[in-house]
Amino acid sequence: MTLESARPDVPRLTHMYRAMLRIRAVENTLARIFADGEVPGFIHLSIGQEAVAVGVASAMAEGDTLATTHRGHGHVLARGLDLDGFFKEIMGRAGGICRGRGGSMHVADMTLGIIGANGIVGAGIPIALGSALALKTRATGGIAAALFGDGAMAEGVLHESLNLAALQRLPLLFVCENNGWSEFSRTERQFAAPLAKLATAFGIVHEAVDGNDVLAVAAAAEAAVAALRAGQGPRVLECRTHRTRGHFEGDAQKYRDAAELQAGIDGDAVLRTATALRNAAVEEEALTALHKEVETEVAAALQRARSDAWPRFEEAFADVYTLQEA
Ligand SMILES: Cc1ncc(C[n+]2csc(CCOP(=O)(O)OP(=O)(O)O)c2C)c(N)n1
Ligand SMILES: [Mg+2]
Repeated sequence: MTLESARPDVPRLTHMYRAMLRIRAVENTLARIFADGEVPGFIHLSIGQEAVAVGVASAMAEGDTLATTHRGHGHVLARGLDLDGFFKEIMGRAGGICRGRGGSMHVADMTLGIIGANGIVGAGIPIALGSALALKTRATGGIAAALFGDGAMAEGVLHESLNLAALQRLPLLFVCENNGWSEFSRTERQFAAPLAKLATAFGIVHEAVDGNDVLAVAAAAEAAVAALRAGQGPRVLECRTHRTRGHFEGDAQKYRDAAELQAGIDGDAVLRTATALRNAAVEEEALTALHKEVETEVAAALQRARSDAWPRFEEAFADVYTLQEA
């Protein structure tokens, strides 16, 4: 199933398009307010990669868990994180989903099974592995998803986690968002083998998809999740995608050539989805209305975050374990 070949289920594709647009609008807003100095800390935007977030989320259900990376805004929003709690968290406000203590790279919401973003490359993978073990042990029928970038391919913790997941036949979906870059280095300079071979070494089924095609990602993720729920052991889903922005906001991207940047813009996941909807006879006015609706929702959430209180200084040590002097 691909965007260009399939006759899409229009309501479903419209729903996915809206979810992608919403992530895009949130991150465009973040780019702007970060440049204006309104965001404490660092942010890594996933603009260009929204189809992975929405495609994978569409295959997940209540009770499933997800661990993500430093570039995880799209993943948590696609899993249903509250937009107000999200904005307030990124802006360090008291009403943030983690009370403003985590910020962009530490967003979590246990009530939704979002077991954390993570600033350490590859570090979300063993957390998802533990979650998959818990889900299997408790026989809940749930699955865990570990989102990671191509940079994690070179991390030993991925190799160890593949091994344990295979040995224990865990319901763990390894999702690699392969955008071809790990900071300022190409994937080939980081890892000596393709991910497919690494997965095969552990006897794990690997599938690669066009990560800018939300229908292709969704179809592959659904098939993989069905296999996980049937107890067939872990799967690896590699989504080839494109990071439109720099590694972090403020990165001038001198290491990328203009042709590559242009190719990313031409194959943009959101634009391709809009084209598929137009080809399926969705009216231009309907698409414009969707854009407006999303922009209004995001602008309102930003305003509420701006007027939210800062955390109180006295609370800085709450929930922090300390050793008591004898
Ligand atoms: C263990 C570890 N090593 C290095 C870094 C510095 N670092 C932060 S992001 C990043 C690149 C990650 O690339 P990738 O996993 O492909 O994710 P992407 O940024 O492309 O989404 C690196 C090396 C880190 N955070 N953690
Ligand atoms: Mg990468």
